[in-house]
Amino acid sequence: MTSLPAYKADFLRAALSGGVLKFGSFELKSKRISPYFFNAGDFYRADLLEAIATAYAEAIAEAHRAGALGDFDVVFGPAYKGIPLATAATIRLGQLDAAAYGSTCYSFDRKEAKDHGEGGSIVGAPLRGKRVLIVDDVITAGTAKREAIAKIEKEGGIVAGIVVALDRMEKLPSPDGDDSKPMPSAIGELRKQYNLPIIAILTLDDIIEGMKGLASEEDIRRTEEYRAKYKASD
Ligand code: OMP
Repeated sequence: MTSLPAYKADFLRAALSGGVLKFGSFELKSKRISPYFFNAGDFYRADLLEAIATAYAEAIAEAHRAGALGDFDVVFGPAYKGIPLATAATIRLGQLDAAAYGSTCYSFDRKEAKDHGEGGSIVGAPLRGKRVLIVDDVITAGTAKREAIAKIEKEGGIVAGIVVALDRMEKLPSPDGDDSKPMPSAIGELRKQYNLPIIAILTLDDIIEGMKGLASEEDIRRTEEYRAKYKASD
């Protein structure tokens, strides 16, 4: 894990030891069968939640400092898995740099709009006229991120960027179903389509590099084979 920055290496170690990053055989939303799966819903223990919140906050602050990410007012977590992630990341950002992030807000969506009480489909900070940073778990084909962008724009928010824990670096499915053809990446297409900064704490390359010495030879081999088959051409 030596070549990864410390916060990425710590995060990967926590994901592996906490069983958040698993090896086996998993069917993805895209129907591809993957030898590894990252379930952000498994960061439910205090120490693991702190590890992921720290990793998001460090990745966001680093990109913000470097100018790779512009200013933002609200951290938005798409329901359901994004909700605790965005909330925890907001707390951690405020702790990391109170001057820069002490007044940063969080917000999330309801899956179904509420028609009584305060009503609406957003909980937390209102989005109208605000610069909104999406914090979510994983990018594979980018479908979930497109839905979040549409929701934020419908509420009058301006999407400032997307931060995910893992970019699986996968190519989009070929229209004719032939997965052996080179295809662009989901993350690249999202960047092009929306002209947005997209930041990932870890990529599949980071995982393969970091799992050496921590995972079995067999799991490493199968994950490398999967990368060779599905890695995007860009
Ligand atoms: P896209 O919407 O296609 O980018 O897929 C991302 C979603 O797939 C995530 O928000 C998860 O619901 C799920 N997923 C994981 O959580 N972890 C993985 O390792 C892979 C997937 C997946 O199904 O591709």
